[in-house]
Amino acid sequence: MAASTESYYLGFDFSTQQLKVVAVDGNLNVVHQANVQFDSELPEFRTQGGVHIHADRLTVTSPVLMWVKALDLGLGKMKNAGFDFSRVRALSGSGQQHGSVYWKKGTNQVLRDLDPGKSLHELLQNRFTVPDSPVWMDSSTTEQCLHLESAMGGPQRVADITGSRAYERFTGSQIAKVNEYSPMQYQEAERISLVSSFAASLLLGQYAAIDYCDGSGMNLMDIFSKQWDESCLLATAPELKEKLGTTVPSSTVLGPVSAYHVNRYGFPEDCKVVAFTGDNPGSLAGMRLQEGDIAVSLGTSDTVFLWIKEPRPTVEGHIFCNPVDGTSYMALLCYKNGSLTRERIRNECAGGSWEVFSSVLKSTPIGNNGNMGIYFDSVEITPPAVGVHRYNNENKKVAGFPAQEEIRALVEGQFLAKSSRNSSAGHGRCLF
Ligand code: 5FX
Repeated sequence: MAASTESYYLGFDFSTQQLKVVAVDGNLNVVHQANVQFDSELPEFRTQGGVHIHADRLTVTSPVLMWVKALDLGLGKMKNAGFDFSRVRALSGSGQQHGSVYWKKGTNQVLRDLDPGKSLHELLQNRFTVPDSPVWMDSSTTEQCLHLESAMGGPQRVADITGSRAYERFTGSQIAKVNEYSPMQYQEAERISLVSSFAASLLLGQYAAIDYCDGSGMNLMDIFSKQWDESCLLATAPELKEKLGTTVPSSTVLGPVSAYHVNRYGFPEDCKVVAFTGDNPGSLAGMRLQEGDIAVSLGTSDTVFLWIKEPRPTVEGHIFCNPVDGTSYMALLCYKNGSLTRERIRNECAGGSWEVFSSVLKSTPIGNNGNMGIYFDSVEITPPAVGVHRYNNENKKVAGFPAQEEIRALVEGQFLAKSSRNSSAGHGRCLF
């Protein structure tokens, strides 16, 4: 077939630290890539690692307009590089899980009528009632979590319905906090999106539905019926159902790309927008996991996830709907101290070089001569603890290790934590 008729498919990932756009052909070969690093390429938003950590150290937000501007920049880079948008048949994507976006009344109509002569950033300047979106790194909502659990009859009851006990970073408690502390901003929100469905909305030109998998990370959806749970909604905030819209399977074609993108970038009018999902469900789909497989993802957060058939929610970890098979589920554990902690130790012990870090790791013995460490720079999720704790081969607490031992203690400590919490995962094929 002549190259000129080849179809392309676009994938977007709105992660914590960057936006990535990847174009593949029908055989999944990557034909083009662009990314936008939030801190360095959008310095006007003054983020560190894509977020603002507030004075209480618990509240963590990202400016919603930074994500909008990143999309302008990413698509602009592709256009300037000569990427042929007219070949894109369909697009979809993922976003960091749990973060929430609050659209001002009337914005659905604004999204339909966007002027292709202007950037999205200009057009959507004043369209969000909460300019700083709470993100998954936030752990400021313990009060709201306790309220939900007591209103519902305890943590296990919340897990039995929503797949997880109440967690601070989950969207339900974040919404409850917005309603409690900024009631006007809550009321003025016509729609509340997740980062994934917010990003899909920018491409669709109207509010996009939340998919079942990312909806599972909210403590608001019944993971078995895949509908909002009325009692969780009631315990969270008033009139919430209308603000959330309906939920859809992850493979739903939401509609064609908006006229804005057709005119501004040259997408075909019939280019399909497929529902976006969370980054972890997206990884499960992208890695083509099968039943029983376990994968470890090393990112801003580290996650361990597996494909399961029979979910048994407990008060530790999460069960999400499965993005590939509507009758299956995925189990997930999330570790907040992932890449940022590894980068800190790399900077302190390996002069900022991953090559040096890796060669030191290879040159030190497995078991680290009995020296172990726990490195929780910020409050961990599983378990909810904070601090750096090092123990030498006599099991005595020490203040520091030499650089070589520090690097191995960090890596071994992080993987031991994952392995010990996953012993119940069975005999899955590990895809590290
Ligand atoms: C999963 O529950 C998480 O909170 C994180 O892995 C975020 O999705 C990171 F983007």
